[in-house]
Amino acid sequence: MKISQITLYHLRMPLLAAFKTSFGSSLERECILLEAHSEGLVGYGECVADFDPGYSYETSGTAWHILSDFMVPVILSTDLGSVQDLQEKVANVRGHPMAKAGLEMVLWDLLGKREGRNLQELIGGSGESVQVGVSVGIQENQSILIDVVEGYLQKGYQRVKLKIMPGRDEADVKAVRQAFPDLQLQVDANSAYNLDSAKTLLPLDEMDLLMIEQPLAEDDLWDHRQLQKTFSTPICLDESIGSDRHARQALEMEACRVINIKAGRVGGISQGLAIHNLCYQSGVPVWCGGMLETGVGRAANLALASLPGFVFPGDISATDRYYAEDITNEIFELNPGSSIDVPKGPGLGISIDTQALDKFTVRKTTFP
Ligand code: OSB
Ligand code: MG
Repeated sequence: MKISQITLYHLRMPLLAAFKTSFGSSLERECILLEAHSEGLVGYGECVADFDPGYSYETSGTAWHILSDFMVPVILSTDLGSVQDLQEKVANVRGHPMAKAGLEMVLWDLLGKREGRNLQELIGGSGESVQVGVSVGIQENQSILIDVVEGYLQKGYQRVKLKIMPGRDEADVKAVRQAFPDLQLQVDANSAYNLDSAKTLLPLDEMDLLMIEQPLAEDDLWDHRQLQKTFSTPICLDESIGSDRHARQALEMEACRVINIKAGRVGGISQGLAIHNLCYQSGVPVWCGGMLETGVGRAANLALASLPGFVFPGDISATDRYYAEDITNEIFELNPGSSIDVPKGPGLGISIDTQALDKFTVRKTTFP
């Protein structure tokens, strides 16, 4: 399939509430929406790189540069038979997985629309809906944290992830655990500890957590192995897993017992699938992480999370967890039982609200 035109939209969208993690606090979220025309069809993809390099080195600025100057020109000059084809064409771009993943997502959308099949079918997922939870940022104090968690429980979320950092770990998690003894609870440190400071996490091992996500540095599989040996709670890796090769090595090394899969972090849905397949064959549980996506990325996450190896609830919350207004016409709602429906329309199964898109666009460019 030949893509004749690609438009990049750099978006900045207000979040309903500040989201604070160990790497920073934000009231807005940025991303790049990709729109591609091919054979009379229009496809969309979301590049999840945010404004600042807090979660990873990629930013909306670097992704804009890499897409505009290196990847879009290559893609516009070729005929793409498959997603693998696209990955081969951009293989000489080192790193920048979020930029690649955005481009790959557009192609999935176009291929699905051409064949009249949805992303879930294309990748071999199944089911009407997937189990989801909510990721809760660091709050002012424990009583506010408990109120915020309680609010989400009232909305129907049955699994909660708390962001933690040094100084905001044991007491916060203990307070939530005492208030909600039966809640499915897990934590995410976004690499805020080292082997020494992680000693303050030991009490969490007694708090009946589903997992402890990414306590140590992104490039530190070995120390995650050392830490996992001292915890009976499973360690889950997010930032550390950039490919199926990393996933295999982490599992061989026993650096973790669970993997968070984000298509953006690993360079695309195809690589997310590869990690899923590896883990599924080895009996290692995975789940779908989130990057505060718009409805575009959320649709892709829901399809991915419908694969059989995704056994823990995803960080895929309802639209009203994030935005007062989104760029898709489709609004994602939480079902009773803490699930969200997988879109069933062709491709990603979403359509764009062009007025909202206009409102949130801070720059835009069309190639050629
Ligand atoms: O580490 O999982 C993370 C959001 C932005 C960057 C990193 C992370 C997150 C989340 C939010 O935890 C998940 C979501 O609801 O999209
Ligand atoms: Mg994480």
